[in-house]
Amino acid sequence: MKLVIAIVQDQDAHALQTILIENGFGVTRLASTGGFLKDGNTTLLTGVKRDRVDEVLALIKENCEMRIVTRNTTTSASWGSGVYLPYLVDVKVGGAVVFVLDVDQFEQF
Ligand code: 2BA
Repeated sequence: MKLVIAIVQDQDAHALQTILIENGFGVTRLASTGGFLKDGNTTLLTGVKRDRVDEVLALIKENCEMRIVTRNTTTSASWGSGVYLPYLVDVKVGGAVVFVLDVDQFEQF
């Protein structure tokens, strides 16, 4: 058995969760936060038999979009200390960041 951990954008989470369930996969949804942008995102946990991992990965790939997020940031001015200039920076986010882990044991009590 494998555990698929998928970190996805909130905008894609509902559709992905729905399609995983429709295809017979169990899903746990966790609210998470990206360390770099500090935006909310969603982490989906799916426990799956080895031979169905590729199906899960294909559904994640199909349902998660890459998006550009624009952020306001600052840089220090070259001509004087203590002077900061605002500028916009584009950051690519997603489609999805996925980890596939071996599961030693799975129990349901
Ligand atoms: P964040 O950490 O908020 O990162 C959002 C996006 O910012 C990333 O998109 C990446 O394009 C960019 N980014 C992240 N760290 C950066 C850095 N040090 N310098 C420049 N740009 C940087 P994704 O790679 O698609 O990641 C989306 C979210 O997935 C991340 O949100 C984080 O929550 C998670 N994630 C990504 N890589 C991870 C990893 N190795 N381990 C755990 N979580 C990860």
